Amino acid sequence: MIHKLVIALSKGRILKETILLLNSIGIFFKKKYLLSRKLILKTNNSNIKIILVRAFDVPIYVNYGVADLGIVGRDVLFEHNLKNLYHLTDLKISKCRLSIISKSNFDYLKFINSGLKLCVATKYINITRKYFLSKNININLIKLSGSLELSPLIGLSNIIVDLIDTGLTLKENNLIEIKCILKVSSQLIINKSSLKFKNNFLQSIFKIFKKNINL
Ligand code: PRT
Ligand code: MG
Repeated sequence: MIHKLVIALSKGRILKETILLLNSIGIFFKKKYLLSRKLILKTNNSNIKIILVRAFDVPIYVNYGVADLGIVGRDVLFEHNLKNLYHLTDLKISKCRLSIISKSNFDYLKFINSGLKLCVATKYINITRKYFLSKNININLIKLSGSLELSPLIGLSNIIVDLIDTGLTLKENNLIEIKCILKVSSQLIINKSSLKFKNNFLQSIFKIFKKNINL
């Protein structure tokens, strides 16, 4: 018996690479969908649907089982730490890194040795809290949702924890990378129940994944 499958993809910057990857395993949808505001997309396989959601929400849709599979950055996956999904494989696309960043004239080591409380702004509060706890560094955490780079420039925080790809944003804003705390690339995730109840269909898809992508 064939079961329908829903795949959750991130809108935005990693969509292009993700679509190429799906194309390489034989899943296609009409390009005109991307120019529209459609959020549920039919594919060339009548048993596979795509939903387009915000990068940060992909694991949530998969966790609740409304999407069977999802493609999402390791940054988002680690931040959520959800229980109803399995991490299947590293797709090795959309690579970047999550790093501690400061103004170029900020003396990080001196500051953390001074006993003053470090003020950290980030979108990744769980990863950040865990990291500084493991280093025994006391912090004040401020949650922001975007344009993090502005925070140390304007004096809202001493540092930020944010993603870096080319490093251009840092360069243009007189910021520097102090330390990388997580290497990021896109991951294939699956809902636990889907794996149980749609196993045959999923196995056939994984086979194609394995054959076509160097995993
Ligand atoms: O941006 P928006 O608020 O709409 O949504 P979002 O941030 O939830 O999603 P989106 O589309 O930005 O995609 C985020 C996902 O893309 C992340 O979860 C990562 O897995 C992946 N990714 C890969 C990146 C980058 N590279 C990246 N460089 N996400 C964000 N950036 C940002 C970074 O935050 C910084 O502001 O790009 C800037 C730095 O880029 P460089 O090249 O100047 O270093
Ligand atoms: Mg973004």
